[in-house]
Amino acid sequence: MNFHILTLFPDMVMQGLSTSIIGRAKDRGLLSIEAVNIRDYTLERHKKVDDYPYGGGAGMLMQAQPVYDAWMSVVNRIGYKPRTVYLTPQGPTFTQPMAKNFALEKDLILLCGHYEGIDERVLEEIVTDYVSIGDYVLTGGELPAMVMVDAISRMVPGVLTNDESGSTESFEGNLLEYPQYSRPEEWHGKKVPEVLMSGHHANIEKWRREQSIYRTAKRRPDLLKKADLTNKEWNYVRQLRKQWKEEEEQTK
Ligand code: 6GU
Repeated sequence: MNFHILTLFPDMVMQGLSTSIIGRAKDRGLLSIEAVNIRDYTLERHKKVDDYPYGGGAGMLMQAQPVYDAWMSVVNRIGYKPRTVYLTPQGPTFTQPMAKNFALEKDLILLCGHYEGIDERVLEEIVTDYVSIGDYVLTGGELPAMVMVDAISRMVPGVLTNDESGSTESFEGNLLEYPQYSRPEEWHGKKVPEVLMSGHHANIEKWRREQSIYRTAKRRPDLLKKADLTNKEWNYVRQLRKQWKEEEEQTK
């Protein structure tokens, strides 16, 4: 998969995406990531890319021309108009299903805004998807673009090795991942749960599933609504909620 990131800070995104699993996937030819410097495309004498908003108001806007020409340089090179994401707090919040869906693309353009935003007219012409990474305001789209590249890349076949594979991790089936333990067997007086030392795989799977449900009910009850649980598991959730409610009453 090929990522094309349109940005005023190419070094920032390239540095952030050069290490660990993403760096390794690039070296193996599974991914390519390029940063296109929007400033290289300005026709303005002083390399300016921003100007005041018509109608007044705070801050500066990125102008349409350099953004459009940077985008067209990618389109002309690859020979078609790929999905183009504008990173903005005004989009729907990025989710794991969205990451999986974007991972099906051959090319993806990510447009990072700065200042108070980008001239609406160029957005209308080039943007296919608006995406936010959460309800808070950042200074630019670079960190969100890096978040997206990371989450999408790990869904590209071959990027994760077998033991990093994503089927039992958090958000799979809308459940959080179960707790995990490694050596030593005892640390700060805390022992690894007995069942994990038993070698009894069916019991281990059962324990992990129960832990996933417990955690999700406790930490992310909003997720649980979308989880597909058996009737027996829903009963377990109801029992937990009843128990937590009673405990809460007692501390009042
Ligand atoms: Cl995608 N951009 C900016 N500037 N701020 C954000 C965001 C994106 N998502 C959450 N906050």
